[in-house]
Amino acid sequence: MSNIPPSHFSSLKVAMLAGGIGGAKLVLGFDRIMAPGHLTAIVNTGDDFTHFGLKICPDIDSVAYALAGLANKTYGWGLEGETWKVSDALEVFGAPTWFQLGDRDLATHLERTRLLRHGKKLSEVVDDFSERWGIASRILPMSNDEAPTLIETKAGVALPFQDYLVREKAQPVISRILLHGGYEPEVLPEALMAIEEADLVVIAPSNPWVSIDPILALPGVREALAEKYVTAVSPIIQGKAIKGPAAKMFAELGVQPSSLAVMRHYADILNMFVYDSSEKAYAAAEIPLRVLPVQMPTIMTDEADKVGLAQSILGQFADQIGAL
Ligand code: FO1
Repeated sequence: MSNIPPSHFSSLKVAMLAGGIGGAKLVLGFDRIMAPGHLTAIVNTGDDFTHFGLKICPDIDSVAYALAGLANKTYGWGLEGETWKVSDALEVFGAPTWFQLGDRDLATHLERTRLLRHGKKLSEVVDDFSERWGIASRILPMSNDEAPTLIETKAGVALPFQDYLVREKAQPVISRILLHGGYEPEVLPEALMAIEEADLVVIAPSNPWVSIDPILALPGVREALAEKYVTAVSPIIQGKAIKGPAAKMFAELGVQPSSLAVMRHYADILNMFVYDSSEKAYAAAEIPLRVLPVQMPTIMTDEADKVGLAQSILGQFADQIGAL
């Protein structure tokens, strides 16, 4: 662990690729130690869908609510101190309530939908909300275009992502993941610029298949990353995901779930790979060339853990560039 003074970190620029709930935790850790505007979170929008006519962006909202200090601490999605009066009233209608929309969370979806209908781009809406919520770091959708992740099941059905994850509780057996739902979305130009300007790119401990791959599959992203120092944090510890179906997906796609499998999944773009201290250290023969595996505590329970992990990653990076 380097003894780089915190002030050194504040001059660094970090770009993060993140999705879901695990991703939002590490984004928060970096947000708390980076100088304002020096952290850019490029967030997956493959989970987005339209429900009751409202544009819902779960991964964007998980990151924004976390950085704004508004996030529901139990679920990792939605808002703290939420009420459910609208959802209860929908229940009376027999309306679909499998996707729980809290009363205050609804305001986010209503206002986002209103602004989009007035011609604002998604990235402009996210900027507007970040401003209002006093968020110092930048949150960018990976694209302003439709890029819905579809889950093809062994039963031959292509499920929209939230139908798979929430309505079907991630039970169906996956046969294929269709990134971008057959559309050809363009990466947000500001996201490519953030990668180019970054000293370090961090792939957050999100689900590789459905939170990170949608970003990596956008034209130009892999090329931009090839020029950068990239590190990833494993979302799999001792063969299990902390939260969500990542390990189940690996198994159903024929890959033994492990942090090593995650490192191999990203190997061609990685310089460093962070995996949990509780695991057995990798044998040299297992490690893809040019990837530096680093062990550290990666379980993030409270804000101190999130900040600690971010600091450890920056410390390791500073050691590496110092050594370079
Ligand atoms: N996840 C659930 O498991 N059940 C829900 O009812 C639910 C509602 C919900 C509402 C707004 C929102 O932004 C996220 C919500 N999520 C819910 C989480 C969401 O499905 C996942 O966090 C992401 O798609 C996974 O990355």
